[in-house]
Amino acid sequence: MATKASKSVTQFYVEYCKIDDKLGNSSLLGIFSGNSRLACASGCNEQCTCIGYNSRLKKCRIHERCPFNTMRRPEGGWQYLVKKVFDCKELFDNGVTMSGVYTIQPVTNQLTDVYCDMETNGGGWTVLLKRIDGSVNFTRSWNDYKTGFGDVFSEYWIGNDFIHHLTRYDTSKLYVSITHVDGRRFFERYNRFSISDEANGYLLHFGGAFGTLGDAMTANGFPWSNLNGMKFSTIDKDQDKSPANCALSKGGGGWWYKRCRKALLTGPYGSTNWGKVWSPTFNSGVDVRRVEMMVKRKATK
Ligand SMILES: [Ca+2]
Repeated sequence: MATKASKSVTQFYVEYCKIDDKLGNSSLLGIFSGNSRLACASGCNEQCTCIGYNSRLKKCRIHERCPFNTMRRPEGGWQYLVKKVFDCKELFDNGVTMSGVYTIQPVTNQLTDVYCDMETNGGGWTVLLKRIDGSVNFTRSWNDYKTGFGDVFSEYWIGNDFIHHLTRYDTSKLYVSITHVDGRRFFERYNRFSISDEANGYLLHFGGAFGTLGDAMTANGFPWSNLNGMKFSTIDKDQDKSPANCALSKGGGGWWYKRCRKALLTGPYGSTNWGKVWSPTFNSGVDVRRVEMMVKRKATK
């Protein structure tokens, strides 16, 4: 019986060991007695995405969400499960409509905390890149861009391996949003967006632009600036088409550089050294307050 119960739980939930033996009260929906993980799961409604079970105390804690940063208080015996979801779109389709930090699993056994935008353009967007205040340094190595860095509650890059997996079904849209320091928010949506795996250089594919920013990634048709088919480059791995290393010469951020750019979302925040952020709409980093880059699958995978 125990085996069967445990099986049915792990069909819909995945163990989130990173926060075991800890407690957090943010987004806590309830605490109740329970004799098994299954009993806890049965109290986890649509709004709930995370459950804690303590087999010694026979207690359950259910959370709207329980990202790593919010679970800080040590208490032995707690084990956690999160709802098994591929991305923010799946959460949204399951009835989660509040924007915030959730845990997703784009690759089997690889959980990551991510910001879900459940409001913009129909909701269900998985945020890949977020910049709001310059608190995170984007001058980073290939390996940092591969695995991801920063703080999901402020500024971060989700990681190229995750971007590859999130877009691997080739049904994803991309939404780029840049907010001017004067408060005006611009966007560009691409109806197709995917990147290859690391072995192929995280090759960029996109198309179908629409929005108020303009299509800087094709430089509005200038072939020498079209980023389609470009590999990813970082300060320590030059795969661009320039004799120089664009990542080094243009401020340190990793990107799908060509020679070197008309679009670059990872330049030095608040600096004039971040030129041509999204040309011609944003030509200097000093004009930029916020940047978001996010994806959503058109249909279920
Ligand atoms: Ca080069």
